[in-house]
Formats: sequence, C-alpha cells, structure tokens
Amino acid sequence: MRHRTLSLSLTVLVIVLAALIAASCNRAAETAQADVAREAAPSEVHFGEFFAQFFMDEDDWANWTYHENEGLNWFHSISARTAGLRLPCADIMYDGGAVFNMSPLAIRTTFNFTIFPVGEVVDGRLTVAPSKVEAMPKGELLVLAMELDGEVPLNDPDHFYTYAAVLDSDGDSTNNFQYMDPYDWDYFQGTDLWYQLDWNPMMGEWQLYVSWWNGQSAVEASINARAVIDGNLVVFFIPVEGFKTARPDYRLTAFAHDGTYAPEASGGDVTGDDPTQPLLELPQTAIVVDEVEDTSTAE
Ligand SMILES: [Ca+2]
Ligand SMILES: [Ca+2]
Ligand SMILES: [Ca+2]
Repeated sequence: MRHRTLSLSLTVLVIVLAALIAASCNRAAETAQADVAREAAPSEVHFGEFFAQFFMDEDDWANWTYHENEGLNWFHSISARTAGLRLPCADIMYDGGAVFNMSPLAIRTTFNFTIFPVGEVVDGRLTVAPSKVEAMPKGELLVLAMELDGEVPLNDPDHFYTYAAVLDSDGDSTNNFQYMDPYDWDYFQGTDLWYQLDWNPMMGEWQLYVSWWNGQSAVEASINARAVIDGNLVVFFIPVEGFKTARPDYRLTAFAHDGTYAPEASGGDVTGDDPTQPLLELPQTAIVVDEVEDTSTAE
C-alpha cells in the first residue's frame, strides 16, 4: 500500500513537472512570437520613424498595409537569368501602403510651403516632382513606401536606379501592361500607371516620370506626385484625384543597373515574392492628417 502511494505520488509529481515544463515552453513560445511581432512593428524601423515624425500617431498603423519583404532578392526581369548586381539599396526590406486624407493646411505645410521642397536636399532628404511641378492638391493621397537594405546614394556616378510605384489605376486588369517574352519577370507587368523615380548618372539628376500604359506604349502623363528619398527609404505621395478607383492595387519596385541592363550588371526587388504575384491592396480607411508637425529642423 505504501509502495502504491509512493508510486502514485511519483506519478503526480511527473504530471506536475510535465505541466510546469509545458507551461514554461508555452511562455518561451509566446515570448518568441512577441519578439517577432516587435521586430515587425513599423515604429521599430526607419519606415515607422519617418511617418511618426511628421504625420501620425501609433494608432494610425492599424490603417496601413505593412509587409516584411522576405524571399528572393536581386532578380532580373528574365526569371531564368541570374542578376549579378546585388546592391543593398536595391533590396526591399519593408514596404507599406496607406491613404492619407490631408487637410489643406497639412498639404501646404508638407508639400507646398514646405517640409519637402522639390529638388532640394533638406536634412538629408531629397524631394523630386514631375518636371511640370504644380502645387499638390488637397484631399486623399496614396502613400507608398519602401525601406531598402542600404542607403540610396544621391550621386552615384556608376549606376542607374529606378524606384517605382506601379498601379492598376482603374481596377480593370484587361488594359494592364503584359510582359513581353523573354521578360517574364518584367517588374511593371499587370499595371497601367507608373510613377518612376529615376537616377541617370549621365545626366546627374533624379527625375520623377509619370506614364500611362496605353496598350501599345508608355505615354507621359501630366499627373502630380512627389517622391522623397530619405536615406534607405523611398516614399511616393500620389494624389488620388482623377483615378477611376480610389484604392488602386499597387506594386513597389527597386532596380539598379550599369546602363546596359545586362543580367550580370543589374538586379532588383519588388514587393511580394516576384513580379508575377498579385498586386498589393490598400486599406479602405484613410488616415486623417489635419496638422503636420515639422520637427525636422527643431532639433
Ligand atoms: Ca527583399
Ligand atoms: Ca487597369
Ligand atoms: Ca521581394
């Protein structure tokens, strides 16, 4: 009997120990998950700092789409070819999209008065507009951002760069650009409106081109926008005005090359795994921005 009690006690002890170990493992798993979530929080990366500095409260992150850009880096627009140019500034690490509903005052302070003066570098940030620069309109803006693995050089004499936000502007997939063989991984496929931030070392300047795909070719469009380069961050501000859909699906792209586009001397990245994946969706709810605090020069 005594022997049986002892054996029962041992069994209970084993069960209690097992339960304790399981609980401890669960806590470890929860901690690991929490760590991953914290690493992924936008406020922990430059992307998050940038928008918190000027525009947003912590709560507003609920109205962003935000992704860690994992998977294949540095590919060519022909999937079978290996991209040989592997620059950190052509590897997207994080990307996100939001819609800002900005007051006239906020628009004026941000773009027209201005925290982001066109063609100037202020606090290390360069702002670029299409060549026919106009005041940014009030109302909703698409805000599309990518954080790269290295700083975008503002004056690289050796490489060409294209950072782009490409949209299906009308939600009609039948009029989108389709890739042409052999460029099965063309970065712009499945879209019809292209905001292209280009660095050309021969011309020594950054330019923002906006163009439509008309079914035959890309046609320059008189559409307003701004692109901002801030270290390893590229942000597009795109007025929604005139779009057939207020929440167009989009892709962001980064590409570097030496002028020849040869696979061994080029390479880049897109949001999602590769350019054949579906476009990204924007959140339905706009983030209201009534006032913009310019803390950039206050330090
Ligand atoms: Ca990447
Ligand atoms: Ca379309
Ligand atoms: Ca990618």
